[in-house]
Amino acid sequence: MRIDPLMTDEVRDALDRGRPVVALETTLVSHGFPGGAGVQVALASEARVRDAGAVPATIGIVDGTLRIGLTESDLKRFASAGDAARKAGARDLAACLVQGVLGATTVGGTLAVCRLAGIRFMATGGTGGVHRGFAAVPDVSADLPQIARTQALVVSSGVKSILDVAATAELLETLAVPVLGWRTRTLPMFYSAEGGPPVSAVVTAAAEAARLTAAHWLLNGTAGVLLTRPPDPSLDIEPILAEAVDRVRQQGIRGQAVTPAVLELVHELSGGRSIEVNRQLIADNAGLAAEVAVAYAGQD
Ligand code: PSU
Ligand code: MN
Repeated sequence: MRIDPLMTDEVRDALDRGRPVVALETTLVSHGFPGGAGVQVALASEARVRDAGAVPATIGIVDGTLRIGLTESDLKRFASAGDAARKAGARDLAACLVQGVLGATTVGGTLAVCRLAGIRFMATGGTGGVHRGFAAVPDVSADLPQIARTQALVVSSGVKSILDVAATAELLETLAVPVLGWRTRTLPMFYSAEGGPPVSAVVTAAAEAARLTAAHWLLNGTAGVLLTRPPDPSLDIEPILAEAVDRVRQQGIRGQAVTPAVLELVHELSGGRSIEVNRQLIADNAGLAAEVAVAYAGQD
């Protein structure tokens, strides 16, 4: 048996020539925004990657084929499928391929494909982490071990604050993942810029982030780096987050369905304000990932 990812010529050419490539995920396109709005988010992120001089490689499984680089009509398919697309973490990739489904890759699933393809940079909104109430239900995002074991830099607005951010920061330290703060001393909290635990190092320029990442890979060639960028605008909605997490738990929702259900409820309870912030931070993170990828490609 062979796994032959279908890569666009543009991505293949960039990888062959050592040009900067930024991977983007598809779970946020299908599950992260209501009413098919994920397609605009995806296209805006790709545009920001291109504007910074890198090539976007949005990743997903379409009808059982692993695709690296998607067309606008593919992206529309993911966006309009919503929950009908299968949320594909690293453990789900094989089932999506063999069973021929539409598979929307999470951060973890996207990183597994980055390993296969040799892509070193990716961007998302907020990575997964340790869920609130983990002592009762040990729900820890599969993003974390994938970040720890993939030689890639992931740019996010920190860890989703629907999670237990302090516990997630502890686990990232255990996993030896450098948590870089983009012009910030504290870990951004996804919707809100302030209030998180300290980062492991502050970086103020793309070239500095690229050098630090290169040095980390020389020291530890199989490990990931997290670069966290505070959202702007920032939205402080902790009471809404607590209520959304509680309601989803009471509805008995478990496993992979938790994060999309909480995000959807947050969007509803905030009257759509969280959607705007989420949309903006995803595009900004994509742009920053591209800047660092460009700086990395230009290093000697
Ligand atoms: N960032 C967003 N919206 C999202 C996600 C990230 O702004 O929906 C997705 C990513 O795909 C991430 C997933 O991998 O949420 C985490 O899900 P879980 O907690 O089930 O691991
Ligand atoms: Mn989970």
